[in-house]
Amino acid sequence: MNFPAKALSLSVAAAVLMMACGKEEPPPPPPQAQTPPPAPQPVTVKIGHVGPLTGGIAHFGKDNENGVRLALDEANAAGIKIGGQPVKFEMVPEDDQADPKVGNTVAQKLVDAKVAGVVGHLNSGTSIPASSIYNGAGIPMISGASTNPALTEQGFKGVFRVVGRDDQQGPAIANYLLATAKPKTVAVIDDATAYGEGLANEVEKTLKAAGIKVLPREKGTDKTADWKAVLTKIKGKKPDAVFYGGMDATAGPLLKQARELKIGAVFSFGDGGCTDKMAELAGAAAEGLVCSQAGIPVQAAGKQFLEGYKAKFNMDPIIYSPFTYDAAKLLVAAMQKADSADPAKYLPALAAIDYNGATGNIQFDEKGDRKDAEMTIFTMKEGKITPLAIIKGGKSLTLDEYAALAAPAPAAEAAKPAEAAPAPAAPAQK
Ligand code: ABU
Repeated sequence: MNFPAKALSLSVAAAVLMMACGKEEPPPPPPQAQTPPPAPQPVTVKIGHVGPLTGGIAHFGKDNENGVRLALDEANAAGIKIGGQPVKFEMVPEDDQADPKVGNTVAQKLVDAKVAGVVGHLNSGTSIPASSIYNGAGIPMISGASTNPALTEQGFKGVFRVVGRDDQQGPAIANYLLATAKPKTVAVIDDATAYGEGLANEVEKTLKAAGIKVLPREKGTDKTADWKAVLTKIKGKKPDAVFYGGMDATAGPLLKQARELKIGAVFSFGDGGCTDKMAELAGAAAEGLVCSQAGIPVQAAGKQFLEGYKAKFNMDPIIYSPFTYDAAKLLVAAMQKADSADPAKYLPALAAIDYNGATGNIQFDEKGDRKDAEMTIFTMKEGKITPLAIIKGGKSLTLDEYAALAAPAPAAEAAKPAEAAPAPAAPAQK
């Protein structure tokens, strides 16, 4: 081997040896972008909603459900955290068919599904029995529509309503009748439900206290379609006014058939018969009816709610959806305040809440009733339920006067706690 060839083979051998001894480092890998830690998965908090979604008053139930859906969608968009964890609110809808037995069955279903709170029920006749089931399970419920006083007279700490009561609504509509129609004789009819009969009793009590003759009570059911026998009986007694306690599905045919029988009395209803649907059900006969709502009129609800509802559902709210919207937001606000979705932990925050919602300021009294609930009197004008007077703190206001009063004072708004909702519709009524 000549010298250069020998040198080459030596250097190759040395390189092989060095590599074998691991002395030559491989080139470092290219720098890699760091993968962020996975985002925490939101914790699901279930909120039940119950109302009649089938049957003659399904339009009320759907409206109420829409209110809750809108509220929870807004809460989810806000990216709320509870206990340091992101939360996703999920509505669990149930149909109680306005039937107390079905109401109890679906209430137990919601308890078994471990909902953290319930908005509902709609009918007093379902809310009252179902409230025992929620109370037994320690789950708060807030009704956005049930007005029979018995709901909050049971001593249940977790039962609330965001509308007024029929022992406020009954005197309000009866006193309006007394002041305007000045009747001497009044016929009172009810649909034999907890709501219809209870409200009719309150109206009758007020009329009798004013010395008005009230005819013996006439009754139907929440399914009555043919009122002719009842109306024929009443016609012979020539009442100046008629009050019916029931929902629009039965109030519409009652009014239509009364006019067909040429009964000229003033017809009046409570909140259940106080919807635009009356014009659809009774036609021209609905014009001029008077009716009441145990809360503000839907037209006076907060702008955010009204615009959000229209945008989401492509229709206007009917009557109670601003109240169920607020009820759902109250549950969320109380959970935020308590920093827990555990009913036992957030219930005290709910009971003590001071919240500016779509229906004004909401605080509860010791029974779970809304403090200072408004009452509204309406008439049917050109096919639309039109507010005549909003009774607030003992004063009668027009819709415009109420709206002016409801414009929040900036200083008062700034002083509101962080739990308060966006853009309130009404100032605190203290
Ligand atoms: N407030 C009228 C409809 C609901 C109820 O039964 O109370």
